[in-house]
Amino acid sequence: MYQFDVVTLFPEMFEAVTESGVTGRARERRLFELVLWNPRDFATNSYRTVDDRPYGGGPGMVMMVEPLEKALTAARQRQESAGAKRTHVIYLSPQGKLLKHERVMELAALPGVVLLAGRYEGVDERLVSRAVDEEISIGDYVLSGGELAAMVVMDCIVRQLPGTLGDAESASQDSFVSGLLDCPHYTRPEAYGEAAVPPVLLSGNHSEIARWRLKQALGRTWQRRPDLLEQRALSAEERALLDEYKKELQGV
Ligand code: 9WO
Repeated sequence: MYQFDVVTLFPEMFEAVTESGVTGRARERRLFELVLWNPRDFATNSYRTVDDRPYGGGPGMVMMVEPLEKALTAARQRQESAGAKRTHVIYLSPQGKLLKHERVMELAALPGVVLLAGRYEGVDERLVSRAVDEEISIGDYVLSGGELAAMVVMDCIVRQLPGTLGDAESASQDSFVSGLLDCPHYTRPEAYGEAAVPPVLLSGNHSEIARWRLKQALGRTWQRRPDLLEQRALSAEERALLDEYKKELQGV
């Protein structure tokens, strides 16, 4: 069972992953465990203070080291008691390395992770140096806190856990597994205004359908994320399909 420990000032936010959808069902089936740690419970003064003004002045507040370090220690100890030989603490921040599918697969292969979700203007840098193993960003933007990013990382990992997705939804078909964007999808009604379902999808010819889907995935990737094609060698068949897509686009 994969072990998540999350340090957060807003534990209630994580009901989004524990109570609904694919991740909610995975937790019900005990494919992962999630324990939430609130730094306020580790604050040393009666006001349960977890933040203070930044040295050097400037806007916002900074999260203090001590409550965070105590919460992270408790989380690490729980991971170890759950069987982890090594614990791995990830701080979600705009300064982190951009999360890619490859890293998701590596994290999913661990026994678990400890996620630190910051708030305010960030955490005291001494906490990062002392207690964080890795900083991860989910994109080049600033959120109100690290919680949503932590849930993105959790969702990506849980999808990769054996048993989360049935064969039909297999994560192995996730678009970034193939290194390509996903193909278009259609469902009933067959006719909807002017927009019709591509006839090949109604043909029942599974090899032609697979060929069409791969061509669409290649074409979309070429149009929208050519950088992904630079990272992925195309087979002769894929190159031919992409050429066919380009010709169809030009009306040739
Ligand atoms: C808050 C703030 C307030 C006044 C002036 C400047 C400020 N910067 C920030 C800020 O960057 N806050 C962050 C909030 C501190 C770390 C936790 N927070 C966060 C994480 N926002 N966005 C992320 C995040 C995490 C992963 N991937 C993308 C964004």
